[in-house]
Amino acid sequence: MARIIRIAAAQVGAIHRKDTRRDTLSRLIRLLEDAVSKGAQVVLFPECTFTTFFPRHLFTDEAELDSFFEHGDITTADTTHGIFDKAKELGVDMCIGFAEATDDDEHYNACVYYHAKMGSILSKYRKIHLPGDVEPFPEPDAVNQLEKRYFKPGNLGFKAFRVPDLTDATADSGEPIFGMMICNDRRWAESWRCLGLQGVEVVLTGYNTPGWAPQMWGSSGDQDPKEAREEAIFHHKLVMKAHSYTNACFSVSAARCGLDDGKYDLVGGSTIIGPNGKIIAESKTEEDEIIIADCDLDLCSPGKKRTFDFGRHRRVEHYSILTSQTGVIEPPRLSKISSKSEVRNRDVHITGFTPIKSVSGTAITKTIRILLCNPNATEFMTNACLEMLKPTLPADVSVYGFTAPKPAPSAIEGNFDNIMSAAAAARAIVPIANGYDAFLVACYSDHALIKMLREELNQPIIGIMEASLLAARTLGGRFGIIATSRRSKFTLEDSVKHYGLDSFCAGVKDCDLGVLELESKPEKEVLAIMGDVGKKLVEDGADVLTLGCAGMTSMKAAIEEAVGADVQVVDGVMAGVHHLAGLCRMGMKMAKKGMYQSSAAQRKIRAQDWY
Ligand code: CDT
Repeated sequence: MARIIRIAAAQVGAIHRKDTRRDTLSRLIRLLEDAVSKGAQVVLFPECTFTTFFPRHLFTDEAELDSFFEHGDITTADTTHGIFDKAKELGVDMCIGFAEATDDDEHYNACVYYHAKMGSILSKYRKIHLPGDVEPFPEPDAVNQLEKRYFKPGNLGFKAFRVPDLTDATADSGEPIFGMMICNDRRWAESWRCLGLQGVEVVLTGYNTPGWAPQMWGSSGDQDPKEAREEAIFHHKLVMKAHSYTNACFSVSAARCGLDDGKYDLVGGSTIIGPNGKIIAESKTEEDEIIIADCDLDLCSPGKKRTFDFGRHRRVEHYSILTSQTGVIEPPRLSKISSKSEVRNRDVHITGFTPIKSVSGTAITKTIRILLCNPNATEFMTNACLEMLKPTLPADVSVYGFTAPKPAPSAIEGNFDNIMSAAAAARAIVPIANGYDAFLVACYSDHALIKMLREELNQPIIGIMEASLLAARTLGGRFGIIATSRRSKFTLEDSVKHYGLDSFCAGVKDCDLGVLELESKPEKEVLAIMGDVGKKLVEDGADVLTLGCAGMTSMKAAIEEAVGADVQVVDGVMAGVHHLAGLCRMGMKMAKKGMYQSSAAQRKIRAQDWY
C-alpha cells in the first residue's frame, strides 16, 4: 500500500513591524484554510511566523523586544491559540515557527509540530545554527541579523519523530518519519545527516532569507539587488535539493518573504522536493501562497537502500574531525612566509609578567582503533564493556569488540580455561591484527593471551588487570582488588606478586561468586555483596579499589556509592583503553629486544607455522 501524504507549505508575504498580531494571525489562519481546501494533511509555516522578522532590528526597549516572543503554552496563549484551534477543528497537522521565551527566561528560535488529532504538540525543535552577529554592523543602513544576540542555540538536537494517522501502516514501514530544522540549519550538511541517520522521510524547514544584504552575505555592496536575490534563491534551492537527495528524503520549505516595512527584502522560493533532489512544487510569488504536493514516501526507499545505504557505505573511522573541530585548521604552509594567524599565535609578552607557555593539539587526523579482546566466548560481556566505554571515548578512539570463538570456554575460572581461551582467541586475532593499533585483553588476570600477543604483534597490548593496577598505583597508596570466586583470589594474589606490586596491595577479597553469576544472580544481591567486600578492603587500608572481572564493569557506580567519594574505583577496561590510546598517540610499539621477541620465524623454520 502506498504511503502518500499531501503536504503544503504556507508561504507568508511581507509582515511589517507595525502590523498587529491579530491581523497577522488571521492571515495565517486563512492560509491554513486554503491549504486544507486543497486537501493538505500537513501544513508548514515559516520561521518566526507570528511577527515581522525582528532580529534584523536592534532593540533598546526590553518590553518591545519581549513583545516578539511567545510565552507559556503556544497552543493556548492568547496571541497564538487561534491557529492551533483552527488546525484541530480542520484536522490538519501543522509545523509553525515562533520566537520562544521559556519560563526560566531563556530565548530560542523554535518550531513545533502540532498533531491535530491528538490536539497537542508532537515534537519541538530549537534552531541550532544561529546565523549573523551579536552586535549590529557599523554601517547605519546595513541589514542586520542579530539572532546570536536574541536567541540561545537550540538544545534539543535534531530529533526525528514518527507521525501517526497520516498514512496507513504497512508491514514494511511504520508511521512516516519527520524531522524539523529552521532556516540557516538547512545550509549545514550536519543537520541533514543527523536526521538522515534516523531514517527521516520528510524534512520541514521554515525560513527568513534576505535577498540584498551585502554585509550579512559578505558580498560586494555593488552587487545588483536583483542578482543578489537570484543568488539567495539559487543557494536556498541548491541546499534543499542536494540534501534531500543525499539523505533520500522529501523536503518542504516555507518562506517568510516580501518587502517588510517597504525596505527589508526576504526572498520567496518555497519548495517541495523529492528524494531524487527534484522540485515537485514551488511558489510563484513573494506573497501569501500555498504550494502543495503528494509525497509518496516509498520513493525514499531506492536512495535509502542503495546509493545512500548508510549502514553499508559510511566510513565513520574517517569522520571524527566533524565532531572534534569547528573552525578550519589548514595543513601547514610549505612556503617560509608566516601566515597572519601564525604571527597572531606567537607568544605575547606582557611587561612584568612571564606568560605560562602552553601547547595544544592540532586536528585529529587518524582514528586509534583498539581491539577489545574478550578471551571467553560470552558475547554479552564484550557488549557490556563497549557500552560502558562509549561515553568515555574521545572522537578519535574507536573500540571494537572481539569475543573468542569456541572452543574458548564461556567463562575463565582456572588455568585450563585460561590456556584454552588464549589459544582460541590468538588464532582468531593474529590474522586480523593489522587492522588495529592496540589490543586490550579483557580478562582480569595475568591471562596467557597477553603474552602471546605481545610476542606475535608489534602494537601495544595490555590486560585489564595490569592496566587497573597501573592506574591504581597512580591514584592512591594502597589498592584492593574485588575478586569474583574464592579461587580467583589466590590467582590474583599471585599475579599481583608477579607484577611486583604486592607491597602496594591492601588485599584481594572475593565475593564467592562465579563469573557468570555476576549476571545471573539478582543485581541487588550481587551489588550488596560487592559493596561489602569493597568496604572491607577499605577498612584494611585500600584507597583505590579495582574491579577484578570484566563482568563487573557495569557495577562501578554502585561500588563507588558504597565506599564513598574519597576512595577511587578503577575499572580495568576503561583504564586499559585510555592507557593504550595514550601509548598510540605517543607512537609507541612493543619492544622486541627481550622477552617479547616473536618466535614466529623460528616456528616457520621448524615448519610449524600452522596455528
Ligand atoms: N533566518 C536565517 O537563518 N537566515 C539566514 C540568513 C543568512 S545568514 C548568513 C539564512 O540562512 O537564510
